[in-house]
Order: sequence, then C-alpha cells, then structure tokens
Amino acid sequence: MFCHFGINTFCDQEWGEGKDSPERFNPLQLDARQWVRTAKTAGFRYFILTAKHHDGFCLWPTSTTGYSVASSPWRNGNGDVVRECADACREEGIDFGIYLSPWDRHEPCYSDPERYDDFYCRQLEELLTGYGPLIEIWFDGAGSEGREYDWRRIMDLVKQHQPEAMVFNMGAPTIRWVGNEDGLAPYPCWNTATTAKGSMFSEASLQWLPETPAWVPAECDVPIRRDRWFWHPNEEDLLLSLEQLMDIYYRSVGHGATLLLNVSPDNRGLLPEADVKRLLEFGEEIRRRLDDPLAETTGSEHKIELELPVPAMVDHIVLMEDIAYGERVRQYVLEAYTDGAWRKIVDGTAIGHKKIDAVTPVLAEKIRLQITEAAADPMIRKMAIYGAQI
Ligand code: FUL
Repeated sequence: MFCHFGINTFCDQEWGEGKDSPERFNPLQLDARQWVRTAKTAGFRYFILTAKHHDGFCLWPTSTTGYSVASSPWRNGNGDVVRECADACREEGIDFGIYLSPWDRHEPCYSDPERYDDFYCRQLEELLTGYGPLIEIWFDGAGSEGREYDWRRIMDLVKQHQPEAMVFNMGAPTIRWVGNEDGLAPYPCWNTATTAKGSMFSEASLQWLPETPAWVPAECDVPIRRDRWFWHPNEEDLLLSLEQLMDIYYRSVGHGATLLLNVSPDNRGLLPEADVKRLLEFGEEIRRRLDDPLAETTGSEHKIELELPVPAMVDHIVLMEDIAYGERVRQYVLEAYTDGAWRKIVDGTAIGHKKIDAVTPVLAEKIRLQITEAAADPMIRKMAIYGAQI
C-alpha cells in the first residue's frame, strides 16, 4: 500500500508549490494505526508513506528545515507522522517504507545542486537511521526531468544504513517503475530490464548507475481514487469500483509484478470510511477467488498434469515459478481435459513470480501445463486450480 498524506491534504491540491503555511497542517484525529490496520486486514504486505512530497513539507520533525510538522499546530508541533506509521507497521507486522521526493519546491537551496544534494542526503539519512528497518525507498522522478542528483552518494547512504531496502527506479534501483500510473503491467512483463521510464512527464529512459542489476522487477503504482494521490473533499465518486480493482490486480500481481495501491488519508487524518470499505472488499474478493484451490501441485518437468478430486468448473489457474532460480519459462500452454479430450484454454509466455490466468469457466477433470520453451529446467513452485465444484 502507498499512502500520500501531507500539506496538500489540507489545501485541496496535488502539487503544492511549497508556499502553504505549516499552520494549515492539523489532522485532529490522525490515527496511523487505522491506516496500517486497514492495509494489513486487506492483505497488503508493506506500507510506503510520503515523508516529503514535491512541496517540501516534511512529515517528520527534521533538523534540515523548519518546513515540517514541527512548525504546525498538530500536537503542538510535537508530532511525527513517520514515527507513528513506522510504529503502527511494526505492531501490525507489515513492512514500512518511505517516499522522499528529490524535487523540492520549497527549499531555497534546490537551485544550487551541490548544496541541495547535501540537504537531501541529510534528510534521507534521518529517515534511514531513525525509523527502524525500511522495506523500500521510493525515489520519484517527477519534476526532476533533466536534473542530476548525486546518486552515488545517495545510494551509498542507502547501502550503509538500509542494505536490504528495495530501491525504486532511480540511482541503482532494485525495482523499476512499470511506466504508467494505472497499476497495469504489460504482458509479458519480464523481470529483467536495462532501463525504465523516469516520470509521467518525459518519455526519456532513466540512466541507472552501472552497478544496477539486470534483475529489476516492476512495481505498479495506482491511486484508489482516479488520478488523485492526495485526498480532496467531495470526491468519493472517483473511488475505483471493486471490479476495476480486481482488473488491476489481475494485470499487476497476475502479471508477476507488485501492486502498490495508493490511499489518501483525509484532513481528519483518517482513511475515509468509503475507501476503507472498498479496500476490505478488495482483500475479501481476492481471498474468495484465490484462497482455496480445488487442486494444487509443484513440479520441475516440462509437462505437469493435475487431476481434480471431482470434475469442476475451473475459472482460475495460478502458476508460480520458484523465482529464487530465476525466470525460466518463456512459453507455455494450459489445457483442460473433459470427455476424453484435451482442449487448449491458455497460451502464455512469462510466468515469473506469479501468473494468474482467469479463464472462461470450463468443465474439467484435469488441467495440464505444458512448458513449450524455457531458458533452463522449469521450477514450478505452484500450479493451483480454482473454481466451483459442481
Ligand atoms: C508522481 C507524482 O508527481 C505524484 O504526485 C505522485 O506522487 C506519484 C506517485 O508520482 O510522479
């Protein structure tokens, strides 16, 4: 789960210019536990907070600038949203990560690249050292088109303080942006790449540091309210429907990528009730469709046949490679067996970490996976069949 919260939340805007007074930041009912509990209950595994967005307003009491929660009326300037999220994640048992916008529209030294690199590194170091283990550092390319930061220095800090953290899309990333803000991975979406798009506002590919591994899986970010990363009043109608969320799930997680779904706490500091309800429905629906297989197996052969306990209407097949051994499958076919004959139901290429094939319900006694092209012996960690018994 992604979480955009900040001074914008109080100003009905997406991109503040860095001029809004900290006086406006006053989420009287802020409850990070409500955010994180919702994430956990809905089935999300990690939670990434915008510690600083493009407007430069910091959600933690940084020593680098007065433009932060420390200058706000919230908790008389003694609050720390990053701390509350980190604590809530630890208590709920999900991982925590941070977003720190390189582009800063408030900070006067932004126009002096060397001084700003110092400033940014100090901010990053506070976050890397003050809040426990971080699962991911999210570097947003927006607004930084054409700007060079001292990525070597930035990466050294990450490696020194949070060597396990995933690094999103800039410097020496370990994961890449899928290239759109719709939460959709193309198919196939291979885990290896040498470049990725840097921002919505430029077609240019990002230059990565030479030590970037070729293995950079894609992460798919998308807001739960259409085109809105931050909360705005009276916009419940923009909330994605359950059907739209399921479609996103099939085309992100179901294509082997990670889904990073954004939520926006409101100006009370709470996730709106309608959004909470939708998130819980989403988690529930994924579990309803994909938690209880009719049959399941593993295998390292090119052909795996799986018999159902009784003939059933099959509507999903989930395939997973044992990704620790890499992405080996290049092409596969799924077939259903009924009335003495095999019938092709899926033609696929990549499997990777996970491929979800939602098929037109088909009556089957058996399902067969045939891997028709592979870079090395396939290692199928899971082949699972779902549907309704008849
Ligand atoms: C974009 C930003 O400009 C949006 O405001 C948002 O933070 C999104 C995740 O990335 O590039």
